[in-house]
Amino acid sequence: MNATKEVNFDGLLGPTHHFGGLSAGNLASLSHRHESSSPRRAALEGLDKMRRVAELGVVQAILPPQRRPHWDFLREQGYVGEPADVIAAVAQKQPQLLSVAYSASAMWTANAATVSPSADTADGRVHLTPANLRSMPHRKIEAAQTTRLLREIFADERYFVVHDPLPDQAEFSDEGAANHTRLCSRHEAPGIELFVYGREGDDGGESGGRFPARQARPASERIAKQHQLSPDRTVLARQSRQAIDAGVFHNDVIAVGNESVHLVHEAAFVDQSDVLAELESKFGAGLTTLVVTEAELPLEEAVRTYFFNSQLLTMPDGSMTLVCPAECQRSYAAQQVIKRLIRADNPISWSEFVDVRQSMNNGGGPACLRLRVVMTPAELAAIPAAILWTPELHERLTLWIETHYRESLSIVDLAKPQLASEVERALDELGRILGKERLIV
Ligand code: SUG
Repeated sequence: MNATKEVNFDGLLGPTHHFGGLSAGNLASLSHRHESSSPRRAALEGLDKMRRVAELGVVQAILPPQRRPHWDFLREQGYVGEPADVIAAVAQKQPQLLSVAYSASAMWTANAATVSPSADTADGRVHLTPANLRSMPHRKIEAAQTTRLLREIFADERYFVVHDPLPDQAEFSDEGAANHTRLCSRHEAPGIELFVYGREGDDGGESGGRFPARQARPASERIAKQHQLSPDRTVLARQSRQAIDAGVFHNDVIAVGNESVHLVHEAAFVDQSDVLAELESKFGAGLTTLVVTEAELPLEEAVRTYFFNSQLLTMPDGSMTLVCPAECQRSYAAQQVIKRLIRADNPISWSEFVDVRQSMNNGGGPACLRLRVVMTPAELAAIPAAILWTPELHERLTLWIETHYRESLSIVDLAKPQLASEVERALDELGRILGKERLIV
């Protein structure tokens, strides 16, 4: 039996999780701006999701949170001195920068990188390109730390290549795997890689719409090339303006793919029928395309429920389970779609719900919280076992969260210097738990 597996790397939600209202075009982030958050609940919800996915038979790993506040960012803004003085000065002059510097947004690891497994690449290695996330200041500061972290994990050059993030230029604006879908007959077989972008190039990101289009086409093209993908097995598609303006700031808010199943809303792409036809022709026989219509699930409700941000997982028996955000449970339309999909003739045979409300309130559903890396047994053996989810690690992380994370965090708390030292202590302790201090960057 070939044991190539999809590994889900979930971001451990960080101790400074808060509602900054930082993301234009992300309706949840905007509508929860400056509400009080619960970092502890957030992190426990994320951890519970990992347990559930692991129980379903998928290999689960964790990516540690990044250090916050991001002192280099604050220094670049001209704030120097002792940490407490820097915080006090920023709080007085530009309090909104505290939210940026303290953002825990690295939790959404679907934006950490774009990943092409070894079955797809010409040199037979797994290629990863960390996303530059240049369209939002609070996300852009993740890229350097993410690159260091991925290089620490995927260090074995026999198996992995971690590229530099793309240049910090508008035409290379890149948001990672959230705009990338891999379709294949089985994980170990060569796949078709679908790259979805929101705008053609250097047009400042607006493209004439209500909300910014984050991913630029030249970025997607550059990644496909440096990952050594065959053009015969690569498809590029543009997000529809209608979708972006309804709050679809990443493609994973309107489509999800797993192995031979592509589940997509009818308003996802420009020239959608051509895109789907190209996918089918490059895939060959066996692709199941499941289109959800506007009549079944209006865009507005798709965004509100985050139905398409479900995780579509292959079970050990080859069937698929849809792990949906709990918000879908409260939507009649989403429930009907789920029922229809399960009844129809396709591999999806089960659905369940996970509650990640704290992340959802910032626009991050179940699928945003994980980075998928398809790995052969040899590749899996080459990454540090310390980050693989186990029931024992779960217990230790639960205790760690309960010890170090606040039950509630409000925007004014960011201005109090003790938060920085609390985070420092928490992350140092996490390094010790993992036995890998270098994973904490
Ligand atoms: O980039 N939210 C993230 C959500 C990312 C979701 N990821 C995927 N769809 N894959 C974003 O907009 C909000 C932070 C705040 O407002 O405090 C935020 O960054």
